[in-house]
Amino acid sequence: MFSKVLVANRGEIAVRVMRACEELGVRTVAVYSEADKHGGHVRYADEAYNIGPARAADSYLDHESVIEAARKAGADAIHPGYGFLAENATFARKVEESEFKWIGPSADAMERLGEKTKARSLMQDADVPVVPGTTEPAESAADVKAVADDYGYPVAIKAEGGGGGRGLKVVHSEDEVDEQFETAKREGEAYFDNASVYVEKYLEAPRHIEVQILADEHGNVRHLGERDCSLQRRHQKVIEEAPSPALDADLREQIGEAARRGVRAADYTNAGTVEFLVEDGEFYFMEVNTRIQVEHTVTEEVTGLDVVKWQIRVAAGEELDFSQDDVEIDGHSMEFRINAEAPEKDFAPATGTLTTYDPPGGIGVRMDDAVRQGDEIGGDYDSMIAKLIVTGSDRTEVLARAERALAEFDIEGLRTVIPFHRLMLTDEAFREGTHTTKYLDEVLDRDRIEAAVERWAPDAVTGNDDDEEVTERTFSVEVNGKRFEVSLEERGAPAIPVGGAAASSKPSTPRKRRDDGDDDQQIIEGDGESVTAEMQGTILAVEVAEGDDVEPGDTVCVLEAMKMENDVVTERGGTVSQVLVAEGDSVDMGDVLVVIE
Ligand code: MV4
Repeated sequence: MFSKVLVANRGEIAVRVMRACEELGVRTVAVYSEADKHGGHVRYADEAYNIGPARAADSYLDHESVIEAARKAGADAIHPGYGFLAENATFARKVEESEFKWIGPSADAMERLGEKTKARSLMQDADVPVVPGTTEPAESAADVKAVADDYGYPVAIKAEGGGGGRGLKVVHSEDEVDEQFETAKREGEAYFDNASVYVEKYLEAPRHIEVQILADEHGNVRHLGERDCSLQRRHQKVIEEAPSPALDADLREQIGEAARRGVRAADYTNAGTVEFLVEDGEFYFMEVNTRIQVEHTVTEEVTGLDVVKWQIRVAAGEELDFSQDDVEIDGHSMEFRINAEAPEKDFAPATGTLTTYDPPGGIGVRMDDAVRQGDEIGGDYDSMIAKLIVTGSDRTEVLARAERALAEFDIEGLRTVIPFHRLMLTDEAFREGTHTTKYLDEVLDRDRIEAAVERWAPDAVTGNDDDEEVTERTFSVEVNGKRFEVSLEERGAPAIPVGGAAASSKPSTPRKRRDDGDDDQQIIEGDGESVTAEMQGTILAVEVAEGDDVEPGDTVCVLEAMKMENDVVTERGGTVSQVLVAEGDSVDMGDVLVVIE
């Protein structure tokens, strides 16, 4: 076993990995950016190294800084967590060629599965069903039409380098083919440096089912059953569960064995996830995630296996000590991502100070987090601040237990998606388990989200009303020995901060964009108000042009940050006088995106 592991990540997953190290008697090393000096993962680690500025590209994504920290610490292995460098085969290879062990699949296996057409051919050869379509990159719009001729519209054009919701274009009829083909290639080039695309039949309302795999260096491959991640919003998972309410025993067995065959054929080691789409009792391979995933927890809960500990043991050369028959699925588990976002503002990321942080507990409740009361939540990284994992003997018990746990969860100073989760627990489709991947984006009524926030986070709504600033404070009083809670409103007082919106219109002088190396180039003219980026990310689309008239609440661009798409909306109406960003640009927090007069 290793004696010291460096965790090249932050937040809850860094702490999760260090907890596994702790149980294995392995010392832990954290790395942190300037923004994370007081981060929970830094508090947890035995030692910690500053690896650079807040901007991820200059710290958590900087290969040399991470390896340099491992050298200074005298670590003997590097665990990447998820996100950041976890699926970067170039980095994995650098680690393999260094004196450190890479806790993950080999760089070769990552490459075999990273290119989607390669992965499709490999799976097909291993008798794993794939979505009907091409296994070679599409050279022209005619190749797209050929797939549609065979299987009918709609078809999906996917970027070779894509994944997790990026680089997917749906074509509904022949007259859209040319344009969507060009757009897909252009976006593939802009986001993944790879203009290659391929084509699949588009399934209209599938479920997202993924199988957890563990493989050692001695030829043993096990699957740990499936997770159902069908409840997604804009490709962002919201609630995940195991087992899936949509599979019967036969389909479950078939998918699990297909996943095993696939990763065996890829000569894969360590932990991984094979993603499938399931529709009308059929399942189709989609992609392999060559990392530990956020939602690995629900698999751990129903199998009793510690997936992260096994990642470390496998990387240290140990053999899996259980057979496939030993893997039993017992009970049911759900994970609720606790994101700092305002659900009624299109899930705009929120920032602020956790003035109260009082998580739930009791039977069947697991909290994976790295925050504590008083922590400052900035907009530099992913908005997920904690994961609540609820386990019970069956799905019905989990639904009731989760309602109880979410009601106990007390967070103040920051908006979160807790009211949205509580809404889902009352939602018929979710309770029945009949929802598909379309449900949140196309079926769920937005009014119900607003109503849920009003019901379960009324203070937040009051605080948002800046016409008349009302502060509500709760006191407890005793009357004749009985305790009462009373709420008092203080009018005209400074409002309690309730976190931000996706964008703010500030009359003050905004920060200019930094990444073009020419700060003087962008001058904010006249007395326009700027719409700024609330977090660092990439511009996916610009929805307005100079001269356009906009109204409050209109989307001006779509900003991708940590794989999440955020609508950036303007709070002010008027005419767009300047557009300072283009599709594909990367922006920092505070950068001006557009100016409105
Ligand atoms: C699909 C699909 C339907 N048919 N491919 C979205 C993420 C990317 N990795 C693949 N995705 C999809 N691919 C075919 N041929 C539907 C989706 C999809 C989706 C998949 C899983 C979970 C949520 C989703 C939401 C929209 C679209």
